[in-house]
Amino acid sequence: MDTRVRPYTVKYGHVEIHSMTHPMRFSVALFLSLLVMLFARCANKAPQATRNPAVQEIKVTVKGEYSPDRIVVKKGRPVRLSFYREDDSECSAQVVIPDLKVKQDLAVKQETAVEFVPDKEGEFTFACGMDMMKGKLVVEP
Ligand SMILES: [Cu+2]
Repeated sequence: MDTRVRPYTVKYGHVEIHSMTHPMRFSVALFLSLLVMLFARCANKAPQATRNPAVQEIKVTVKGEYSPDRIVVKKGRPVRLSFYREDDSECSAQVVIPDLKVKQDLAVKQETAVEFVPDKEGEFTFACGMDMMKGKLVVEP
């Protein structure tokens, strides 16, 4: 490639813009700024989509057992397990997922969200604080 071409082209463009009449230069400037604004908007949209990927929300009822007791989620996407504690037995008072370092108290007749991003595949047990009620969390690739 001939490197001498570039300075020549830049100079040519410079001369041409200066030979325009004032209204023409104004419209060119207006058009260019609109173009820049458009690009800025597009550039803003892309990262937002990756910042808020769809949350995998699963509602789990706690009433003597977990329902459902088998939950399948995708790896790498945020998970929200919404536990609704329906009974007031001590057994339902807490949910633990040891592998994910989750230990959450549940309030009676209320929904309590447990949020995390599963970063490893496999099957993980979730259970009550006494390890009696049990469920499985399956993380798929
Ligand atoms: Cu229990």
